[in-house]
Amino acid sequence: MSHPLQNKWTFWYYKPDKSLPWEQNLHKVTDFDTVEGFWALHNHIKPPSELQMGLDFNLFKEGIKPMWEDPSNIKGGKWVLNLDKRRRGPENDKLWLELVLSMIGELYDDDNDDICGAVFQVRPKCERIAIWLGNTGNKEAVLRIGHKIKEFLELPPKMIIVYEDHKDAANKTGSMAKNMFSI
Ligand code: M7G
Repeated sequence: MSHPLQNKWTFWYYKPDKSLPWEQNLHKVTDFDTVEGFWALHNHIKPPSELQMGLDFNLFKEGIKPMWEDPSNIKGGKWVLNLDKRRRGPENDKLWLELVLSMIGELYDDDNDDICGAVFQVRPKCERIAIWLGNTGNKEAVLRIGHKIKEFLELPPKMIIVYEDHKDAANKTGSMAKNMFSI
């Protein structure tokens, strides 16, 4: 017997090809809507820390594209965890797995509907995990979700996570977007 999830999820990856517009580098891989479907996918793909430089993994609710412009993301933002590159590998993979399980397991009580998806990015200076929320205006929910992420991932208090509005990320001029909250 298979165990249904509350939502159906779509797994995407982003592979940079500079000759193409950003959106065309997003590739949809598969959907799942059961616990077994999730584990089959998880066991089939590389752990995210083994991804090539510049690649992203994206896991989003069905129907939401992993981009700022999607109607579900347009008023949203993301909680970002910048991970220590020296600890690249199993520890970061475990954080990603815990985050994904909390998301598909709908552990955010009344705030589950504010969650759109999650992204793992491999960049030259860091690995980065982000959970994308749909409504930056709902500040209480944004903060509640942030605190729950720290709890579920058992992040030490000194490990700060930051919230960035997608509008600020889209308009950023330097390499840093404005952080609205950090906890
Ligand atoms: P990134 O890959 O999120 O982070 O954004 P990075 O700077 O650490 O590599 C890199 C660039 O990709 C952005 O400056 C945008 O040009 C483009 N980009 C990223 N995202 C998430 C989007 C998006 O949702 N929509 C569009 N149009 N471009 C994006």
